[in-house]
Amino acid sequence: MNIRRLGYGVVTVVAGSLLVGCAAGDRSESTATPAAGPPSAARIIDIRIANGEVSPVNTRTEAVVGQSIVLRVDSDTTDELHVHSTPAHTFPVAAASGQEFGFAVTVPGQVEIELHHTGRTVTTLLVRQ
Ligand SMILES: [Cu+2]
Repeated sequence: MNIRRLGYGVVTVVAGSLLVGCAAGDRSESTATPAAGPPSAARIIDIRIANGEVSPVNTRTEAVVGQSIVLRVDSDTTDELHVHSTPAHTFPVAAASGQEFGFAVTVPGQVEIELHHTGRTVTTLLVRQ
């Protein structure tokens, strides 16, 4: 009996502090940064190519079927972005900053995004239904 009562007490305290923490977090978020968009908002992937180096490389990016994917590229060289989706997409990369290439993946599964000239896989999209 004593142990059970102690257990309830602990649960109550933890729940109470969680509620306080959530409320405080929400308040500071609304004033400091815009709220996160809905899950179907565009997934933006920033890609940087400089001095023969690619960033990021071999990462994993979660996405859902039909979601817009935007590849935002800063590059100091020309290259070719290849999206191994069905159907596939190929985007010409110029030596310029602020390039944006958009597409949507319609088939669930893994989709590699490669740079063909540098031979790097930037990221693999994990596309859920
Ligand atoms: Cu490819």
